[in-house]
Amino acid sequence: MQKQAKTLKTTDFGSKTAQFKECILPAQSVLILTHDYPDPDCIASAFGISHLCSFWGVPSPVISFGGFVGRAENRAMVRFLDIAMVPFVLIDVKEFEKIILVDSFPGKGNISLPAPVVVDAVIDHHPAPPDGNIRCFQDIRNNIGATSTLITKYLLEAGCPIPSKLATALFYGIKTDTGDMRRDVSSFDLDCYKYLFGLIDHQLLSYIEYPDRDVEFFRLLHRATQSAVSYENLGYIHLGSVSTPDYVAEMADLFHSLEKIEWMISSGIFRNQIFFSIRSKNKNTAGIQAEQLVRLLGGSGGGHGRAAAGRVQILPDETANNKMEHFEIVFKRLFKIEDVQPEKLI
Ligand SMILES: [Mn+2]
Repeated sequence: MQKQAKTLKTTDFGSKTAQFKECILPAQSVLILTHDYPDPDCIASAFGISHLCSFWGVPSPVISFGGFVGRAENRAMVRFLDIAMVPFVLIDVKEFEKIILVDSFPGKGNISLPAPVVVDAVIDHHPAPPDGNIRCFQDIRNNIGATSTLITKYLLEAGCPIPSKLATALFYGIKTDTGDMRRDVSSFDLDCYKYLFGLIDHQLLSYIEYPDRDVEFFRLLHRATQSAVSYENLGYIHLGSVSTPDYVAEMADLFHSLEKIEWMISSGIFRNQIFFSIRSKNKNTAGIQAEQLVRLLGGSGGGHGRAAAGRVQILPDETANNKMEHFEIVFKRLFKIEDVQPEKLI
């Protein structure tokens, strides 16, 4: 049965758009940052804000992120929708008058911006207010399913035309962050999803949703299948070393569809860190569990009710194996399955 979309009373998008404009203009150089290893929602949000800034007369806004785009769908999105992005290592933040952060907030541990650099504006939908320093604008609504929804509202309020490729990006951002309108969704997400559907390039969307995959994907799928175990209704896969942390989230989504599984946890090691993802079908505490996990293990993480993620640092005096053992002990304690024997899932 489809869950009733949450109805929100907040309809202050007009005043928020005006405040945002006042914060940014009359800048001549704008840097738009997403979180590291960007997902479709933050890529689309940055693309939308870049378009809005251009519409307001800012010459050539720059989109940047730490890490890289790993998942095949996301690489196809960037390629087919012509989204220009610059790796953060090539950016000199001093060259920009304004810095805008989308789909994350300062101090969260998943952006590459050094802590002393103050962000001018933040637009996000993750829980918990920011304790980071924000100079002139923030719009953080944890009851909305995707930052792309907020950006769509801003574009509409500003009277800014939404070209087909941008509409396709925003639509895909909303679609993926809400699991196709299945999780953490509000009525605003549904409204924007329907509105954008009329503007998107359906053929390009199809190229993005069904991309060509490299052989590494199938190697990881095999490894995930071999490692999959269940502790009652909690499934767990460990991918070992991965070439991109995106695989951890991707395999979590895929294996979470297994019947009779309520929770799915996946982990993988990338550059001396354990990346993990948590998915839930019916519980609303994935983000809380991720926060507790990193509090106990050291690292950063969080997320939404049904989808969350984090990373745990492997310190110089620790081995990856020891840290993984510790990781497993801690998540079993959190989910109260210490005494449950694992069963092979597949
Ligand atoms: Mn998001």
